[in-house]
Amino acid sequence: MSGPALDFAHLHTAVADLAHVGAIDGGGCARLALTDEDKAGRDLVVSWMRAQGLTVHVDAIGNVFAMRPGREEGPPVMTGSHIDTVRTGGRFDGNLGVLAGLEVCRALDAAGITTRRPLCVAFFTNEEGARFQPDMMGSLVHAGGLTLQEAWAATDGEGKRVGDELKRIGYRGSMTPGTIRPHAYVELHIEQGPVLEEAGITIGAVTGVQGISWTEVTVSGTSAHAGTTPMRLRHDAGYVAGLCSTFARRLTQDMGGAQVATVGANELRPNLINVIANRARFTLDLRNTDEALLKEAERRAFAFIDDAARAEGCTVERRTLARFEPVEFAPDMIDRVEHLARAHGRSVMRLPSGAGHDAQMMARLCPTGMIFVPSVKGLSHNVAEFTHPGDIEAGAAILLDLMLELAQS
Ligand code: HGY
Ligand code: MN
Ligand code: MN
Repeated sequence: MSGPALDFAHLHTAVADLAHVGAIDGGGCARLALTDEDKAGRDLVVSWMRAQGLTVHVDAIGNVFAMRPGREEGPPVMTGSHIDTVRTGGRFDGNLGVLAGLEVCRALDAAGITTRRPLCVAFFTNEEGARFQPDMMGSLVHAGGLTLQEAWAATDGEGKRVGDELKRIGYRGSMTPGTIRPHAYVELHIEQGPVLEEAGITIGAVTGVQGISWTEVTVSGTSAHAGTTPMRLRHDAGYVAGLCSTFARRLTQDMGGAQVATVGANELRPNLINVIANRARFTLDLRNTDEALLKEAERRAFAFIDDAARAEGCTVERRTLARFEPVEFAPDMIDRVEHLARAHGRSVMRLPSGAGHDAQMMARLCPTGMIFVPSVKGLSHNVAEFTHPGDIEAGAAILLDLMLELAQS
């Protein structure tokens, strides 16, 4: 009897169909966590899970787990990712890992295979952290790194709470987070950077995830007339924010190596052409594969922000939105991905992930690994995000074999 075979056409169709939910110009999708679009995406994927006979559980933070029974009871081999997106989201980020996991289950059904261990395909709430922080919120609660109450209390820019939005979209489930503790966790994901493509490599055996530091900075100054106020009398919050944004780029040039820095959100008040801004609220995203260097980057950035605000006669408040140290994946899982890629005749390299993933939280619970496939031009969080179908199929085929290896062991 031939082994299970993935229905690649069905996988590509599922990715395209899910991308229609919250579709935006350019072929991407916007399904910010716990919005109506996220609900629609959740409802669609849950309907697919049920249609293929999986038993669906929803926990109190809205994480969804689709179970496929094994010959034996016990901790499942879990795969999955997220289906929430950023506002300029592509169709593969997160979605690919969830849909490929469902395709693995369909292939096993078609081959009449019941694995020794149960299988589970999951999607976690608010991986992106674009609307509510921290990111990887659902998997962090699942892994015990954030209490349910803290997560429920998180608010978006309009003051809406996670707990209320979960209830509103019908995904505040009854299962206690962390109930399903996996035997192992493996996630297929697009790389979202240029490394694999520039190296001409098809598969990434991901070694871990770099450290992440997210801070919201609020600079307060004095609104005044743009024409009548001499430069010597200004307390211009907008000017301070601009200095900090420029400093962030200079900091990465000074530090070099893996250090990255991004001021992604920057909002001035009152945001009017003829009024000196009395408030600037911006975000600072610092990341590094090395924790000591990430701490050094934070120290230098926060010192600069304080000095720049003081020199302009402004005050400053900082709020930590997310802070995760670098994570290393289980060596055995990295070896397995690398070995399977070679067995499939695919080029493979080891690399850390520049992006955060639910896998970094699952690594707190069980042996965890990730399979990367290349992103064209290294582009992601952009509607033009693209991964070649052949690369998707290569990654999904390795996911199937890795899950089988883990579930039959
Ligand atoms: O920000 C990240 O790395 C992820 O997309 N949440
Ligand atoms: Mn992702
Ligand atoms: Mn993302």
